[in-house]
Amino acid sequence: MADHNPLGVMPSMADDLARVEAELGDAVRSGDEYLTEISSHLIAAGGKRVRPGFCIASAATALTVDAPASAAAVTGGVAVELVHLGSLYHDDVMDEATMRRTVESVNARWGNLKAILAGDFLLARASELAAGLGVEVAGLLAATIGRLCEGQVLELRHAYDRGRTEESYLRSIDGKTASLLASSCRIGGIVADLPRDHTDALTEFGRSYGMAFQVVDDVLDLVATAATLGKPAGHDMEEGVYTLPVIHTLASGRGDELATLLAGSADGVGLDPDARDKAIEIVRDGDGIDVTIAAARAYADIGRAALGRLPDSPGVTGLSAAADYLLDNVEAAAA
Ligand code: GRG
Repeated sequence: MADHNPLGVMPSMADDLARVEAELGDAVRSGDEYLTEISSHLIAAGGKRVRPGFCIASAATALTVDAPASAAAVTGGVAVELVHLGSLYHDDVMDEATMRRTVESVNARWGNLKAILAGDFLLARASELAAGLGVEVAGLLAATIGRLCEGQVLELRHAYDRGRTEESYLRSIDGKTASLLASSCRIGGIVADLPRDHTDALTEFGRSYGMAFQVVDDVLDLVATAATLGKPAGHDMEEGVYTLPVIHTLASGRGDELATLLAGSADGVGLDPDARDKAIEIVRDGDGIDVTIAAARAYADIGRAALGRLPDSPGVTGLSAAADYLLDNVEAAAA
């Protein structure tokens, strides 16, 4: 778990997440010990478990007093975490990452071919669990895996594209990040048998939270220190992923200067450290960061408004605490 889990305001959450951990271990056990070892690697390395927490908290919006999560809410949480994990395995192959969750990445340790297959195995196990929760959950999870791929392909299509639009950026993060958070909440609502408008509000909360979450992450990549990030600031720009602050700066008075620096990089070539630091300085000097933080606040407000449509419950208390925590991160990024 993270050092601080805002969903911990729900008294049963710690026990619920311990059940998630046990089920995650069971879910990735294969008849082949070697595959089990590779598939368990990132589970053992930790992670915040935001998605299972959201699934369980969403199901708990059906409660009036705190109670342990249902078996279906825990299984739903395991399924969404397995999809998240599968996407991390594949993402690290694409990025040639060496580290993930503070440990050696799967591709670095076992090579790309095994990392891809183990990622597929995680998706297969997620699908099997989702099928046990019914046709609606199985269909939703399958559609969400498709949305992750669409978001990622759109990002790749615009790698090193200095003309990348804000619309294309937002569509990409909606697919690659927000869709799974939205589905985590929706699955919680479905397994708790909540009315459609209630489940729709939870889905809207998850999507808005996911958009704000990714936008904040993208700001941090430009403003945080290398020590906090565990990699040099400006890593996204080096990889040709131009996020909202960069897109805004490219359209500003210093846009040509930034575009010239970025033109020195192309797929496989990369920005040299001096050019990267200069590019970061130009982005930080302009209003791109402020505009992006305002966007994160706006998404967080949409999420809060969606929760405001729901009656009080332990789940709403937990999700509201998560939204507050994210907004604190927004303010810290703005400081
Ligand atoms: C095979 C499902 C599948 C997808 C293929 C690779 C890919 C397409 C999509 C990548 C999606 C991706 C990695 C999006 C970034 C999501 C994100 C915000 C990751 C970090 O999430 P945290 O902070 O991480 O919740 P922890 O480690 O705490 O779980």
